[in-house]
Amino acid sequence: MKKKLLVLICLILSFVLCTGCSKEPEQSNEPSLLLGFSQIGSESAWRIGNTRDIEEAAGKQGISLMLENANQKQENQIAAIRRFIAYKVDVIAFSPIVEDGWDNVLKEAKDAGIPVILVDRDISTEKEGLTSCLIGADFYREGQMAGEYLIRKADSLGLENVNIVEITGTINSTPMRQRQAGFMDAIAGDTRMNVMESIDGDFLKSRGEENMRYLLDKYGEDIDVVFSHNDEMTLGALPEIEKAGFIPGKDMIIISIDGGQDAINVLKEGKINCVVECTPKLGGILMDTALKLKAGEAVKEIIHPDEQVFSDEQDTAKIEPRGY
Ligand code: GZL
Repeated sequence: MKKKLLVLICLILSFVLCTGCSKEPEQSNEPSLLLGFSQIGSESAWRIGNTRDIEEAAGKQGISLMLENANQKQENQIAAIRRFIAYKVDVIAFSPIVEDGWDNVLKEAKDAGIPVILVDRDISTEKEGLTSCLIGADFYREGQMAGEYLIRKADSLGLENVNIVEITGTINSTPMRQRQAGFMDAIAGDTRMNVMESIDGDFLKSRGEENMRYLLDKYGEDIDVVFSHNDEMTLGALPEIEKAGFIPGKDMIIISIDGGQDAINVLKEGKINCVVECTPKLGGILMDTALKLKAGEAVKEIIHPDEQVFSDEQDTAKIEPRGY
């Protein structure tokens, strides 16, 4: 009898203890954050690589990403930001196609209490506190590095006069404004340098081709240097230079920015002399920053990635695969 009573007491005790046990918390499948991202478009290998990197980074961090492609239209970006506000996302991020025209929609995001991260490009505003931070390249430095390379190249070739044509990115975009400023400031003190014309290529390959054809018709063999604000436009321009009977990289110094694989391959062939890196791999920094903002932590106002210059001054065979 006693034995049965003992077994019964043990059973009751083990039941009581178990029900009091704290179960392992269910692994939450809830995303750590809901991020709305408005992307400019798919105008270049850089942009496509940037989108891919952001999507991969969100996946790695368990972040739910609403990514909308604006197809190069500011009005589509503004509409997307309004949808993110209505959806009550935790954080909004976007790459503004141009610097102006964002105050109203960003005021709406601020009133809704949703922090906004600028990715890649900046905005121009008089209002304080519309955005939490900017994650993107130091475009002014990129332009400066392009100009500094040209001075070294002109010295090495013993050039006395250097006639330059510039094919710019999207007018009023941050990379266009700052790459141009950095380049012009870098060559300003060098009396050999003469910028014959700057023309808008909108970061598009087709416009690089059209613009180069126009510049060759107008200036022909007087062109010593082509400074192009991105690889797409450069790759559009090169066949036009060859069709006109010139050897790019030899008859004309070709300077480009972005550092995508296609341009690096052409650099290795000697048809481009210098490619300034502008990394599109901003996804990891973006996710880390968005998580900090959601947690109410302070973040740096500007986050610049490290960037380098690839050129015919180095052993280009050693350049690692670029991934975009
Ligand atoms: C630069 C980015 C520019 C690239 C272009 O960060 O904004 O836009 O240089 C892209 O290739 O179209």
